[in-house]
Amino acid sequence: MSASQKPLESAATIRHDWQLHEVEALLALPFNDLIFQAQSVHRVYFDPNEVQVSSLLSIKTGSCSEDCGYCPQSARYDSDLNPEALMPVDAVLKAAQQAKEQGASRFCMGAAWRSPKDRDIERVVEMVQGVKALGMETCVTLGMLSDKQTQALKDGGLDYYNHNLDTSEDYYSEIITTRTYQDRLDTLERVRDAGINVCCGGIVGMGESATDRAKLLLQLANMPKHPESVPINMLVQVEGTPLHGTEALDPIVFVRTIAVARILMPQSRVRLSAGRKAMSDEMQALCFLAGANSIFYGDKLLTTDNPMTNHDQQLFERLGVRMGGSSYA
Ligand code: SAM
Ligand code: DTB
Ligand code: SF4
Repeated sequence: MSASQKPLESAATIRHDWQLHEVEALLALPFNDLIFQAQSVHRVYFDPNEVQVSSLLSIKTGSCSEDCGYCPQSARYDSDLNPEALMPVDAVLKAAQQAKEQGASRFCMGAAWRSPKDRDIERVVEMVQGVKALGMETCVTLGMLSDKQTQALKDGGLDYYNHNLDTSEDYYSEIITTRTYQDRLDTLERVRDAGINVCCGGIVGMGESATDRAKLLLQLANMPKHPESVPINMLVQVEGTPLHGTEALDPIVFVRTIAVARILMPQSRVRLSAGRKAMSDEMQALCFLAGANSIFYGDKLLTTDNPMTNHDQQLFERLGVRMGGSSYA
């Protein structure tokens, strides 16, 4: 039976044994068959007209020791960025309150670190506790974690930890040399073992091949448990970074990537993440049709621009989409 003819219930089975040829075959399906399958799987576990919204804040900006080729926050590249030390807790809580008033249900705090220091974790835990007290879900992304730091975040009540694989293991060394793919998998395992929800995805449009995209999706889908949130980022090209000037990815290929993420991980929140500023409303609508059901919401991502909140509100209204709260099916 071809992938496009599978009965729908079996197409929504939770599997962790996907094969590369299956993922490549899904990515290559006729577009209409792929979108139909993704939308059908989507409806088994989710309300198709509800999208979860998370807001981002950079709590420590720039001067990062790592060499991630896409990132404006690396100290190695000459991007036009003002570095900022770890923010005071009250300023973070003020931003979270504003995000809540705009309708965000989750507040994600990102720090430009290779890995945090133990004393940084104490302040981050205070932030997590303060944001939770506002009635929002919490997420942080701080780089690699030790066991002790992971436990401190768990004890502090953290809901989600974001740590992306970024790309396939094969393509990884073209993008980052200062830490390994295995380092990332180790941090993800620590987070999972500590009982914190996992937010893990990648970036496309970095000059990778179709097989690299398939391998990234395969790696995510064959984790012992699927990440609860799967951010699919389109590279935001920032002047001064090595990846600035990379040939743009075909928007249809991006939509296909979202659709296959949805099919492989039927219960996960698939997030249409960075890169929306450069996408048309129609392309975003196709991403929702393909099974994306989460976005980053707010005028800024970490350091780059995101669509204005009133624009997103209008788009949701045009699509009859509601902002949802609950994070997981
Ligand atoms: N420093 C920590 C780390 O790298 O794990 C946390 C913050 S880091 C900025 C979080 C993620 O943002 C990266 O893993 C990457 O997937 C994403 N990201 C960074 N720059 C990006 C860009 N220009 N376009 C798309 N995604 C980007
Ligand atoms: C994720 O997958 N994307 C977000 C969040 N997790 C931390 C970050 C996107 C950053 C885009 C570039 C910037 O604004 O600096
Ligand atoms: Fe540093 Fe994270 Fe940017 Fe890499 S992605 S340079 S680790 S802030």
